[in-house]
Amino acid sequence: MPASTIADIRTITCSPGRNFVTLKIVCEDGTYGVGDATLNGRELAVASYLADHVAPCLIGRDAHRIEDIWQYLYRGAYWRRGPVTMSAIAAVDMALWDIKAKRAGMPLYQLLGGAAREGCMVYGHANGETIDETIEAARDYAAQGYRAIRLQAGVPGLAKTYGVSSDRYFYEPADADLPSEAAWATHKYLPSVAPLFAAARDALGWDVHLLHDVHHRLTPIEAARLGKDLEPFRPFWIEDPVPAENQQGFRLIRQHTTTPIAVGEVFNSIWDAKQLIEEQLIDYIRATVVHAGGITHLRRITALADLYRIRTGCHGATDLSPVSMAAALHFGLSIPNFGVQEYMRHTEATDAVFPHAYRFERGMMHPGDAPGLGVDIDEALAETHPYRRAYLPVNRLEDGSMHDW
Ligand code: EZ4
Ligand code: CO
Repeated sequence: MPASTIADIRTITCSPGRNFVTLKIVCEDGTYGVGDATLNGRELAVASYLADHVAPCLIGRDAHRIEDIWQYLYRGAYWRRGPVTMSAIAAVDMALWDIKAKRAGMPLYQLLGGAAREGCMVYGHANGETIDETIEAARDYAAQGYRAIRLQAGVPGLAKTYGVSSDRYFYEPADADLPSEAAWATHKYLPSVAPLFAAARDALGWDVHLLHDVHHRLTPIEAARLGKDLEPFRPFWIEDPVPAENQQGFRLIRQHTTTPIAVGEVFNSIWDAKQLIEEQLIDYIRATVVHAGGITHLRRITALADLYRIRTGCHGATDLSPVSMAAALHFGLSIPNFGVQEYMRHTEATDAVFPHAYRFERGMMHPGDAPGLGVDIDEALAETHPYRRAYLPVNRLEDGSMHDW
């Protein structure tokens, strides 16, 4: 049996402060790789997909054949795409790249073409109930060396705003064991954003990138309004202004504003982004390694994007495990059209379960030079943090009807 033959596959579900599903693929000679399979609020579906339907098909295959295994799982399943399938394929893909790079004795970014930049610029999340609180948090990030900062403030008149937490640094969006409900009112939200950006420019100046996440809450014409309102403050981007199922909706936003648009944290394949990219309706693509089919598929998405001068801005919230963060950094370091990487810090408990080589310095992150992804899972420690059901909140309008996201 060749040394690189897949001998064992395990899924490890743990909750060191929040839930993570991790795939571990072990070769005949004991070399192993890890992959992130976490799908926030639907974790066990991916764990089952992997354990019940993928693992039996991979035992005995050569771990080196990454492209063939990707195609086998994608085309071979008959049922293509979707977040559960693509997160499962992503986990396998990450683990196989980890194995290949470990066997080569290189950090993964070297296999992907080597470093194309010094590091990956990251943005941190500054949030607060009020504009003043948000500005204070943003100053803190600037003092820590961040060159890019996302600003979210509570909306006057709304009890709770997604993206704003009481624990400023370790905000956790999946906040309850059944979905909590929050009220949304666009007419309260829309006028609240420009004053936040005005205050931020006053406080922080112009040599820092400022970002904002709309979390898919607006219609295209409302998003166009927001883009125009923010133009004087030159945001780096507004993110997920509208749900992106209907890609042509972005034409309307584009007709009205030069504020750059970022989209795609919920995308799982190149088909979700094809029209947006080809019509140059966005500026940053936020698809991630874990939810968009692994490094093998994200490469395709970003190569297409590069033709149209669209750069990456990969999702990097806390539900993307340190394994995903490592993969994103190796990837981001090596591609030509990297833009920025989201970075929400994990808790100490999470970092302890996933020891890693990546590091933060002067507003940038570097994947480190350990062979492979440079991230591991402490299985014994993981076992002490059992899975706990947790969901993202749902949104209703003030009349009680369901709202997007
Ligand atoms: O809603 O990670 O940009 N970051 C975000 C996150 C996402 C969660 C979903 O699981 O929008 O807060
Ligand atoms: Co977002």
